[in-house]
Amino acid sequence: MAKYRIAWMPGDGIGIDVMDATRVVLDALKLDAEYLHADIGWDFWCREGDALPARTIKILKETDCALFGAITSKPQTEAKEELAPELQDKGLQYFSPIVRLRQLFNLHTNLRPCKSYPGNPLNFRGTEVATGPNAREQLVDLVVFRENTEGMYGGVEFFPLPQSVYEALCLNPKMKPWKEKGLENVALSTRIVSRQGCESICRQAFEFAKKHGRKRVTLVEKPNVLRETGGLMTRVFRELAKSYPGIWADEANIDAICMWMFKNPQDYDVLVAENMFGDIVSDLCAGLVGGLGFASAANIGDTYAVFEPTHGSAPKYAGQNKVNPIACILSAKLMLEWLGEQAMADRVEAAVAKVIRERKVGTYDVGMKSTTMEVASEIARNV
Ligand code: GGG
Repeated sequence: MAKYRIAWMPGDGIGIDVMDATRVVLDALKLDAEYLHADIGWDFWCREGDALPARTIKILKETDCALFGAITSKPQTEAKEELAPELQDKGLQYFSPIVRLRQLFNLHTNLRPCKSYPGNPLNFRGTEVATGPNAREQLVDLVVFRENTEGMYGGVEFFPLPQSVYEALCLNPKMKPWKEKGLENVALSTRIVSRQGCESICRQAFEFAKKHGRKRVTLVEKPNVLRETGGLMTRVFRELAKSYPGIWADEANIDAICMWMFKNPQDYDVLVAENMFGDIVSDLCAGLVGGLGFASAANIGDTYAVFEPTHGSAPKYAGQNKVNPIACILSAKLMLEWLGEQAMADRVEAAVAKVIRERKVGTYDVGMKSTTMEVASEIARNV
């Protein structure tokens, strides 16, 4: 029997291309694993009315962890229109399978490392010298800890609002303008956070900083406007910071940090944020280290984890063997670390860094013409 059982979820669109490429690297490493294919994504919504079928959940429950490519998600109206004709009138609702996965398996922590590898032509070159001949590569090496199950992406949303919710809300005098607009014209997405959720994500950010000798942990919030949810997160962060005296704990508003990161990204180290703010700031960080083609992610729970490139399914490039596989390969590196295979993880990262530095191969996003598979094969050759 293999040492590891890994759920293999390519999803749809370019998810399939980058997962095929990643497999070449894992096979070169000779990871002692059995890969179990699991269905997820748009095709299963259209054909079966469920983007995360029960059989997939069963496979996940029987494996150590999962590697996931990408899926297409569309708003409710389009989702319903694309359902197979025989499913159209069954009152099915589309739910993001990613959000469902995170909630079903309590994958409370989203870890997004953003590191620039020297030689990547897309590395951030600074705002002051960006256009001149002296434009210098500014190397960024930061990690975002994003709370993954609560907040704005917690899935508590209504349209139309149930009468009872609407009436309860309308007891609040601040709801007057909304009451006048009428129940049928109001949609609601909530931002609910718990002390436990805030504590868990902040503690993990501090623990990571302590373990890896990182000097600074920055909370990304907006407590001056989001007084209750942002306020709770900020109080928890400040309280926890007292237990980590060697680490500089500071706070930034989400809007301000987007500007500061763009000016001085090398100043930041570990960032911690609620679900939506973490999503926003980590895409910004990805932009500083070469874009989504280089951005890996881990969704980590207490006993299970799902690893995925940050990018989506980019349907226009699907099946063309064209997109950058590095984000997915670096996600596999995070998986190896989580499994305790640090030496293999280090080999993958070193091979990725070498291939980027040498620039013998590279996909269209870095201005080259290699295919997805050519890049993966070169990385595989170097592991
Ligand atoms: N690998 C990440 C991915 O596939 N992202 C697509 C996405 O964010 N879809 C929105 C959603 O389903 O929540």
